[in-house]
Amino acid sequence: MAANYKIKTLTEFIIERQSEYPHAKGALTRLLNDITTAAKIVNREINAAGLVDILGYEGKKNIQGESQKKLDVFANEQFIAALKGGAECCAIASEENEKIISFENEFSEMGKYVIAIDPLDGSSNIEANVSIGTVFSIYRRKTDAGEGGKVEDLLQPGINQVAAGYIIYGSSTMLVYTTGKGVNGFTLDPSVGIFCLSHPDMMFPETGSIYSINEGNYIYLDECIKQYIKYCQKEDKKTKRPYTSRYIGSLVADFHRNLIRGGVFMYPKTKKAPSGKLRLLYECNPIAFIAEQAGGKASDGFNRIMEVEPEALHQRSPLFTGPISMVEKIEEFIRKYKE
Ligand code: AHM
Ligand code: MG
Repeated sequence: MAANYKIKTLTEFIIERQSEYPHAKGALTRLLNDITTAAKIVNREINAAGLVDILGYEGKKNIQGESQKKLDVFANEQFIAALKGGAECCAIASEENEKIISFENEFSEMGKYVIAIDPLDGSSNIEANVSIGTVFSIYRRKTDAGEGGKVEDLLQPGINQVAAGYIIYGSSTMLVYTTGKGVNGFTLDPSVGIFCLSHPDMMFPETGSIYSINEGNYIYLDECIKQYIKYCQKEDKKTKRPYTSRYIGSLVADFHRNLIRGGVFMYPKTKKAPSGKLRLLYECNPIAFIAEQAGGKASDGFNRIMEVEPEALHQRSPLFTGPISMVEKIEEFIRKYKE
């Protein structure tokens, strides 16, 4: 007997939603399509990572001085190739490249969009078969079409994002994205290679009982964060405390779990990382856009992440994101214990 349900594919969903953007001419649709094509190829390699000799260090360091794994390099190449061939995007900023990659060919130079991307975030988790992700932001270019994209096209505050999303390569592979009209999640059916709508209208629970932070950094944390951690661990039936501590060390996976279950993610500044660890352009901003669209909040402790004016491509920022009430509680602690 035929299955009594109708799946909605990502393509069907995008076409259905296109009427919400009367001026859109399908460019954004094609961009998302290029991104998901690359994601499927990356997914295939990740799934085979334990089988083939692809693990191990590539021998290079990225511009932050961190060792790159082969899969980082592979993912970076795949996303660049997919976007370069698509003619909608005129430049990319990637975690793996010091400078922007400007597409200087007659088609891409007419592209209206630029993309900031971390092609494979949390890649140190690959060896242990732990979830990793891709995170991206899409902006409209500032410079005129007709030339490759420029750095100023990418140095835009998060509020200018046209779309943002992440792909989580986990127990299943999912794409979660927003174009500013809510957040929707699609699970990859690996048998046919199609993303299917599985999590429509994703919203943070109003509050949660999970806190996610690398507590190994405790001695390097500011007093306000130490005090907030103590607050999380204190018993209080009304606020469901003590909270549960959950930390994967993979931003996409930590955020995704907290979005579904209700929890707050923190990567504050520490004595070792005085500006925080995560990058504003291609980690904090896309996550912030999704968080806000899912009814949550993303802050650097004082300011809305999406309003921070970027000055450099690889700029770092503290990040606190989750349900509004939980993020506001952290901000309260930061103000109270201001050092
Ligand atoms: P990466 O871009 O080098 O992979 O690092 C980013 C990752 C995030 O996914 C995660 O939230 C964070 O680093 C974990 O850092 P730490 O190991 O310091 O807790
Ligand atoms: Mg990263």
